[in-house]
Amino acid sequence: KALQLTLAVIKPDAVAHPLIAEAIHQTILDNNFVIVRSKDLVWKRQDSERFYVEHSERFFYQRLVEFMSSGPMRAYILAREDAIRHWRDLMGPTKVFQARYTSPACIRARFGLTDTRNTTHGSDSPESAQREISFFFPDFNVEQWLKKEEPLFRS
Ligand code: YYY
Ligand code: MG
Repeated sequence: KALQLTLAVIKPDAVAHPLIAEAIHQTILDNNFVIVRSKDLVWKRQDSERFYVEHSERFFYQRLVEFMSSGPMRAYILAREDAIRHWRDLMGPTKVFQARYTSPACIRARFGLTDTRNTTHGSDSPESAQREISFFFPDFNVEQWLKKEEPLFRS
């Protein structure tokens, strides 16, 4: 079956604690994702504002933008069957107290601190995956990967 790409990010709250970042990384490996690319990076405030522009009218925008440019992150391009939905399921609900209540085994329930410091990001649709992969990895060519590399990973 065909593999799908998604963009996953370990946010600054989790990268600040190496054991937590490592546990999240291990969760990626345990769930049969191919790590296509990964890198550590720090956002300027402007990057943060641009990435989350869809939330610019929300009450949490300023604190979100501030937090996401507060320290190092780790970004991954992940491949798997149904990668987008699968990574979102592993992260769990956005709000960590809701996550703890409804799905205590998910990443955000295990390691999240607040609704903002919620450990991880994941694309929510094929369109956002495409946009977010280009945002984090401008030199990565999705079309070419799907044509040339994807067949090599199929089981
Ligand atoms: O896609 P996801 O990250 O699960 O949630 P979104 O609704 O897209 O919000 C993006 C981001 O905004 C969320 O991961 C944390 C932050 N946020 C917040 O700080 N406070 C909220 N009440 C809701 C979201
Ligand atoms: Mg979202």
